[in-house]
Amino acid sequence: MYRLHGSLLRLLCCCSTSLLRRLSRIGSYHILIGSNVGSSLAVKLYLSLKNICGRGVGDGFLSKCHCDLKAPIQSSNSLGSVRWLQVQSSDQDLRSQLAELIPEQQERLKKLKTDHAKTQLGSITVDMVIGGMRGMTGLLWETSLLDPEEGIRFRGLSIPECQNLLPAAHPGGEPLPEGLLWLLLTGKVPSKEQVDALSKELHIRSTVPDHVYRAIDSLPLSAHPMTQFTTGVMALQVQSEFQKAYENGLSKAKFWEPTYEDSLNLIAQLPLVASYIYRRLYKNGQVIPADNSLDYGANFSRMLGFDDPKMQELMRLYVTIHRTDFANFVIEILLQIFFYSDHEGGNVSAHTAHLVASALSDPYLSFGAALNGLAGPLHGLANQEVLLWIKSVVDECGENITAEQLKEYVWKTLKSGKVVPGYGHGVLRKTDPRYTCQREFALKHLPDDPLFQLVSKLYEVVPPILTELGKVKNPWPNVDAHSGVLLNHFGLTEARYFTVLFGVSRSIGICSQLIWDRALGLPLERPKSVTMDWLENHCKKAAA
Ligand code: NMX
Ligand code: MLT
Repeated sequence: MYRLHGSLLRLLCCCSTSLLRRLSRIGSYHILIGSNVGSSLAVKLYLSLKNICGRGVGDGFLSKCHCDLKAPIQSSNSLGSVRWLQVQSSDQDLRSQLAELIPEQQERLKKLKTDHAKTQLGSITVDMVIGGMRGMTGLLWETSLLDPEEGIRFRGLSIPECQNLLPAAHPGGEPLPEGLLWLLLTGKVPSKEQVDALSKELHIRSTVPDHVYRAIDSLPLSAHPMTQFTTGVMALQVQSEFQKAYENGLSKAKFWEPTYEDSLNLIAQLPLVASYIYRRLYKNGQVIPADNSLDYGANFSRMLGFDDPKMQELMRLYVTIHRTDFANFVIEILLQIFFYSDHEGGNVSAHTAHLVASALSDPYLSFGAALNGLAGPLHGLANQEVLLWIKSVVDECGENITAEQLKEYVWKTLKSGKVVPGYGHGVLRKTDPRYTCQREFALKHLPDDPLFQLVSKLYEVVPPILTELGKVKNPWPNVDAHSGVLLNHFGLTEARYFTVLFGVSRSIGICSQLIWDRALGLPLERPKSVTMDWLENHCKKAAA
């Protein structure tokens, strides 16, 4: 086993092709990066290998690597973040990989408890208690970590790093959601073969019982798509493996196993339920069957109806103009939406799932609860609100609205007591990188779209106004400020449906963490609450 410390790793990044090729053939590596070396170096190493030797060689090398990146990732907020880069074996079975990892992570947690149980993480102030626990560290969430300035990292990887490292369906394409699921669950970047195996596994798990569709059909068509979605998830709960196993007396050490089964089944079945709702509401109930030869994202897109022959015909025209394939565009956008999958643990949907699951409710019950939080306008429903609001701007002022008119409209919204949807955040203090990657996509592929141009104008107009308000902590756009306009451009125009897409994506992050909740034996969540009387008395005593 080789231990490569910072300087050696730096050297490796610059070393010759032949040496890299030789290294790629050596059997087993363990790269331990010293605390003074950033994770980007390891990413650079991977990219050097990939670029210099070709993807196959780089992957081969990394498939033999096992990197513990114990370094601060970029900023102080990422301190102590640990992640692994690439898998240590060609094992294609996700569950057995997980089974290998669990004991070492249980040990880590045990050691943290033994060595540091009483180490202070900060102090709690009155404004935190009455201010929605903002800034209060109170949850363990392994799959991702949010930095207020930089944005989200999935197991230590930023969005651009994920785009570079995770397997895609075609060169230069967006990462496949299966790869993100693998990364979130194991902390390792999978190979294309592993992602393909997971794709197949998800297909096998994807059969949705008829009673689920009947439950959805019992709702009026006027029911919000999110209500229909949650109803579908609750109907899926009937098949929970965890519930059955618990009733049969399963021991705590094995809780993660049926949680894994439920989670993967749920993730596999959600695109069928979600696309059924879309077709029921907007396409006269004409359901498109799954195509098991496609990957998760492409199959979902197909079931929604974005690669049927008529659409492709329409798109041939588009292809001629833009020299690209429309159906792929929609798939790419959907894949980008998979970057919504996880946003550390404190956001409303993730936190809700974690809280409900802490009572040992199964993944269906927990995720159903999460969806109800996601359906709120300050959280996931904001992507619907953004497109509706932008369309209301166009209805009132036309597409060629000037910056002055736009300012007036924003002020009118604020003065009527509403928020500007798609702006602001509970933790982020800069433009959301998920917004940035969608903006880059739009700049490249639809720069002339009038609604995208409006979104761009808003990017200039809104932040100074929100700053002028004086109370908004983050005047910059969040993830929801952009996606609707992209989807709308490519024909997915039904704004009320957008949060369902967010929900499908979020299942990947939430379920990954739920499995770890059970594997690590995390306890019932039960914070202390107090009354205003209690607070006043406490503050009086503190001041005396
Ligand atoms: N428009 C108008 N006012 C705002 C906005 C906004 N976009 N953002 C924050 N404020 C107000 C907020 O309502 C609060 O006012 P008050 O004291 O009168 O209650 C004040 O500014 C301070 O709020 P913050 O501390 O900056 O933000 P907070 O952490 O409480 O809330 C959001 C975060 C995301 C709920 C808030 O920024 C918001 O309502 N944004 C618009 C809705 C939205 O885009 N939500 C999607 C978030 C992303 N997601 O998918 O979940
Ligand atoms: C999310 O993706 O959940 C949102 O950005 C909200 C949050 O992080 O609080």
